[in-house]
Amino acid sequence: MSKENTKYDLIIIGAGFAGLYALYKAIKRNIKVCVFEKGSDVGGTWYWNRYPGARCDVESMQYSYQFSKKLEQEWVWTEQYATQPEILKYAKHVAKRYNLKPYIKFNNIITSSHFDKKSRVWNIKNRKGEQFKARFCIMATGCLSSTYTPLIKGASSFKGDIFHTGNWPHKKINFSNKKVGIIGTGSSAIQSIPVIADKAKHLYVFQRTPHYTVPARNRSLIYGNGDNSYTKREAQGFDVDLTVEEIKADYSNLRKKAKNMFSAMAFDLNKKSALEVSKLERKVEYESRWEKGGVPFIGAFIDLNTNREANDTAAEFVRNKIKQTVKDPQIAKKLVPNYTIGCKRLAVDTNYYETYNKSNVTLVDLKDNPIKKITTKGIQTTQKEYSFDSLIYATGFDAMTGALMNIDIRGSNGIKLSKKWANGPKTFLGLAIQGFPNLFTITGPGSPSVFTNMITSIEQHVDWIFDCFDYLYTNGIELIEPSEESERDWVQHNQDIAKPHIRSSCSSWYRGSNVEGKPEIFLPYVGGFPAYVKKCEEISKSGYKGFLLTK
Ligand code: NA7
Repeated sequence: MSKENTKYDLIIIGAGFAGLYALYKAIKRNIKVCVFEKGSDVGGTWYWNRYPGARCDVESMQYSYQFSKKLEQEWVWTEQYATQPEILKYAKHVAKRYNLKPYIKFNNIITSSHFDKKSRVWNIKNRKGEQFKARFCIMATGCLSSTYTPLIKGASSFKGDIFHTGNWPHKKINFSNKKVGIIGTGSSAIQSIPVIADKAKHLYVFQRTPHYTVPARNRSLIYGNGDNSYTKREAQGFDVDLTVEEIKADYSNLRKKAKNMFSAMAFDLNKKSALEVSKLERKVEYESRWEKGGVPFIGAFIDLNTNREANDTAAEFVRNKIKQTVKDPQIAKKLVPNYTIGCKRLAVDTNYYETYNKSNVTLVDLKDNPIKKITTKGIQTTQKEYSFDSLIYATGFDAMTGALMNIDIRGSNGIKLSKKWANGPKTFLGLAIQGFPNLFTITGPGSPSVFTNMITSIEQHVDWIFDCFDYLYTNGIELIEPSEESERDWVQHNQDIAKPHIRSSCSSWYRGSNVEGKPEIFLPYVGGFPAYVKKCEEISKSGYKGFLLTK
């Protein structure tokens, strides 16, 4: 076995959108760089999440890189919400266009990354036992990349096919004439259930908690496409209803608007409180957003994320929509959530609630009828055994910390990241960790990440890191890491602002409550993209106040 010991200036782990952009910047600066990627191709999240119906819930014209004006102009998105294959095609296009692949080692799982204090380098090892050295290390390992499969008694005894939505096979899976069981009703399940139900002989949905979802009202963006039913004006659906042509004519304006929004996404946010308007005005606003589709529903009023009473008016509107859509009142009742809307990530669907009107779909409410065990044939609940050919876990991820904790990362005094984070992650800005010099995390815990348009947050992080590199090189600084105090204050600030927020008001992967044994700490920064960027800029402009710099 080769024991390569090449020294790089920079090693990047992960070739998703974060790793690709970091690599692009490193090549431009002539930095000696190498990327390690577990998969056989680029794309990260969009490489692994290939389940039926997988799509992005951010509009495609916004869910894209903005570092290159040419790239923005030349790429053609075909739908308002892009499918997984189309997003993957885009990632591959970017890799090809900027000749990134020669720098990426695919099928390469990094198992450890240890900092050597004496030589001031990171020693990085892969599963094959090969070793590499680097002065800097960027963890571009993704927020939702370590899948979570709950331990259910008897799981290994199931004789049929087993899938996880977050690690879907690369070959085509045909559910025609098959009986299928799916555990989970989060965003991945909500997207896949209608598509699977269209083909499967029977679909059993095992629901622990009902989820809120709003219709996407997805549409083609190609003028004159297909049945020619889309006129230029109808091929729209963006902030202030611009057409693709109009956006491309002034893309920077849309991007600028987006960066001023909490979520780094441009959409029409109503500045009024839900409680200051009449019942009728509220209904009209909710109806129009429901008809228009997508997550801007939650922008119907300014206080839906901050005031429970206001939030309940939106929740009640959606509860009524569910009851109107699902014909069987008993099934509808089971699908109606009783908690705050937007607390668990609001899903965006196509025909989700409608699917429960199909005769080949059975909703199993695990609250009334919990799972006892998985059997050779299916799932045994307290009431009965459900038999099927294929079992799908749509049970989500060990979000934000899982992929980092899976690597044996050790800092300057041999301290293990897993030990440091035993009671929850500690970072400064979600970008750097005290005791782990010259290591950066992209969209790490403590950054707005999953509350925002991820690609915009990724670009902001990568730009900040490379500006920091420039500063270090120019000033002859060899090491950078946050001070204990700045990290402690940032962690505290994060928890303080999360506490009163609607997103803290239920159990969810934002709080780590979905993974057994994971400490319950609010993971992303809930202060919004503009406030976060301002803080990052203050720090870089001040010569990296809050960081320890060593020559
Ligand atoms: P999510 O949103 O974490 O959903 C996971 C689902 O799996 C959710 O409905 C869970 O119920 C359910 N679950 C988890 N463990 C169990 C057990 N043991 N028994 C029954 N049901 C269980 O993951 P997704 O992949 O759908 O979406 C993740 C993100 O990807 C999403 O927010 C978008 O940003 C894209 P629970 O609600 O915990 O009761």
